[in-house]
Amino acid sequence: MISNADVQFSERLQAVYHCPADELPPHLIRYTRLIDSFHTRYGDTGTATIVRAPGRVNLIGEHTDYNGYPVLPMTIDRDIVFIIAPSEGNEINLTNEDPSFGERSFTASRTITPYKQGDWGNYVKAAVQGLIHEGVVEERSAKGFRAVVGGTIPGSAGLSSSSALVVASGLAFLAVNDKSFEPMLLADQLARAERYVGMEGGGMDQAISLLGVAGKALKINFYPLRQESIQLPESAAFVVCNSLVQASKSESGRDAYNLRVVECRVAAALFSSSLSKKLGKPITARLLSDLAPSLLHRTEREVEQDARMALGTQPLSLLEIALRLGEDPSEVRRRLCTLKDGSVVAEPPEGFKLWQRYRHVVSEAARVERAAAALSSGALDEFAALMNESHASCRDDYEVSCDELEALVTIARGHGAIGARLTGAGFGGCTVNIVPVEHVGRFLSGVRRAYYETYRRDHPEKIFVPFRSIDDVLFVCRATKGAGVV
Ligand code: NG1
Repeated sequence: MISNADVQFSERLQAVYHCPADELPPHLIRYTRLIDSFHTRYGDTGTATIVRAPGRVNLIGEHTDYNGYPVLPMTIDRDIVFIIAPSEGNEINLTNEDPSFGERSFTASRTITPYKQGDWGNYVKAAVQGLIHEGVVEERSAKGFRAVVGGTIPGSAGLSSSSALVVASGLAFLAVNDKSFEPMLLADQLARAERYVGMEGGGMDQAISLLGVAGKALKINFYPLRQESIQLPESAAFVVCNSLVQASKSESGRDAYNLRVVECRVAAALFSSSLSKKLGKPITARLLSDLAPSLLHRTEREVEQDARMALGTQPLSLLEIALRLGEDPSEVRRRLCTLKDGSVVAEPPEGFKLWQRYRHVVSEAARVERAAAALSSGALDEFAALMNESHASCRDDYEVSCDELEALVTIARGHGAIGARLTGAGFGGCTVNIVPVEHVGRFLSGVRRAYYETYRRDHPEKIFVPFRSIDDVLFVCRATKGAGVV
């Protein structure tokens, strides 16, 4: 017999996943399985709580967040779910539904030693340590929890599985400590907390996971964090294609990402120092967005010319940067090339590509504004054109694409996508494509054949991540509710 509680739970899940009733059974089966494994693993602990945090796909605005410029992501219906109950003391015990991840346990405290780099438990540690550090949960009275964790977001694919894990962990820790939360504030706190894993990331992923709205994309601005929701179109779908190349944050991907962060930081320092000299007054800039034309009271053209003069169009060595800043190279290394965890980003042999990186960030920021307006007014061809321009800029100026992403984008455009671009940090991971609804069927079958069968078969020298079902790597996005207690 179906109880009232069952009906209520189904209705709640339907609201969370923004799906018709006939698409609910797989979600119900998954939650039931997770709850069962919680009871099998931990016995009867009284009432268990469910928290979830969705992944996201960024429609446009890549590598703009840590420069203080906006992004335009939407949540996806792939998420991380925690079934939790408070533990006796401050111990945190984690069982992952996927046995290959293994069990983890640690104590909630202000300073938690990380597991080895790339370990999934580090994302939980990041949230717990971060919330204690921020003073949200007191170290002395902190309660731990037991959890079964289940995830459906492909890892290392630019769909923000790591931030969803941080957000879900944060929510779990707050729930067992009886703390309510304000999503905007928590998004900022967890963005800072996630730097524990060694990425100098911006705040996009935690913000969209927490603030996401069913059926909508969000334009998110930073410093201070604010959002504007935009209705998604009915006449077109956003489709994700996974290149099956791991955009791993724990290895070279993380270093390449951090180098871009440093290049932007150096560009802001050089440009502001040169402007200060030119204008005869101190101009301070922590972020590239501090040097936006509107803040400098100068035209876009003037600012572009000034930036070109300040940065030069050729890559610069550390010594050249130091000379231009009038500082000692060791001081530049300490001030601009050192990450929050104390590690220093090495000077690239070809030099720091400041002008190229600057040009991407500033042009991408302008594209986000135009794209938000285009999406709001239903001008989908314009939106699609901006996605294509964004991809070219990510590839040519920011250099975060790779052969497989290029192949996927070309294939997508040949099978009905009007706009196609890499999404997330890049270096592998996924593309996002805008496809008129009448072409979605043709798009899915065409890309499946051309990339997942033919391209993969024709490139035996490459390492592609294996997948269980095509729906895990090629799927239409549906924006779900943001993270919270279910
Ligand atoms: P993903 O796609 O999750 O690796 C990273 C950063 C974002 C943003 C994008 C690029 C983290 C947690 N995420 O996202 O903040 O900078 O790259 O737009 O660092």
